[in-house]
Amino acid sequence: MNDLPMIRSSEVAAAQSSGRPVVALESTIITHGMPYPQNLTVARQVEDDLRAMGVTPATIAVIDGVLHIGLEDETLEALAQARAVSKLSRADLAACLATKGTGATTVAATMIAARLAGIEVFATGGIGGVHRGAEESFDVSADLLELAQTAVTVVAAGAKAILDVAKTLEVLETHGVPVISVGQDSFPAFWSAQSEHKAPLRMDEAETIAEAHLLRQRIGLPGGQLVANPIPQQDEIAAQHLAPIIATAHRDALAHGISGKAVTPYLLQRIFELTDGRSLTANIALVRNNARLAGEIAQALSEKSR
Ligand code: PSU
Ligand code: MN
Repeated sequence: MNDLPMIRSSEVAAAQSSGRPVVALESTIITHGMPYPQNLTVARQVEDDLRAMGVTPATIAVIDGVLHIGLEDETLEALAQARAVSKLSRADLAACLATKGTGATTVAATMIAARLAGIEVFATGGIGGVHRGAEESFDVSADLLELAQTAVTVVAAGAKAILDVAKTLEVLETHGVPVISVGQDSFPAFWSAQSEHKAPLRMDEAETIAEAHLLRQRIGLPGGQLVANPIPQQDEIAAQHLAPIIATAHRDALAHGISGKAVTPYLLQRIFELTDGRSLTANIALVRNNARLAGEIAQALSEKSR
């Protein structure tokens, strides 16, 4: 059996060997979700926010055929600047390692890597979901199926408003994924704190979310939890303001024949242009807010296992 080509950063290795809390972070948001140089600034800021609360960040990516759990700062910088880095989901991870490639991990691939490395909590911006028009395109993100089978608690700001949120919630329900809103009943819509959809579950304390994570394991349920953390009110963009912009972005995607993996990055970039960068400011605020909550959940988990 081949050994898995995986290395931990020195700070992740040190934290894990002394049982201190670690939070996984994805890298597709850096390479495909935000423009340079803001992507690098945010990636560093989120890591520093976690360190400031005594939690170790583990940004995950594949570099030259090695799965990295935690990136050294030069590597993070190179990744943020790189063009044409692959976007790795469940289907691509082993292939990228085998071909000694470099790629950024999506929510699905980051969950797989986190679980392999023994990290139970992961913070991101928004998960992939069921795209609008999926009844024609069949475009359903692998992130949803990953949540059904990989035992990692994922903190996100709900599902991006570019998706069909109702269908996304239905698929999660079918696959038995707990969808937990924090501090409100509504399922948050990424750039906006509220959506018209009620989340199936609500928990207001990190401690309870950690307890539910552990109880799923005690019951023997595979899969993780989706924690839907609303964007702070002062940073949100109202849903009514975004709706026509999202519609334009979709029309443009269709007109340019964008499909497959390119859909989400294209829409995010187009919405960034159409909002004069406001979508990015909101995106940054919500990612930092998610990392903070993920840090609290990781702290609660490490206290419970002491
Ligand atoms: N959330 C963001 N920006 C992103 C993504 C999520 O704020 O770039 C990425 C994540 O990596 C997620 C992926 O897993 O988009 C979903 O892509 P797709 O819809 O192709 O599955
Ligand atoms: Mn897709």
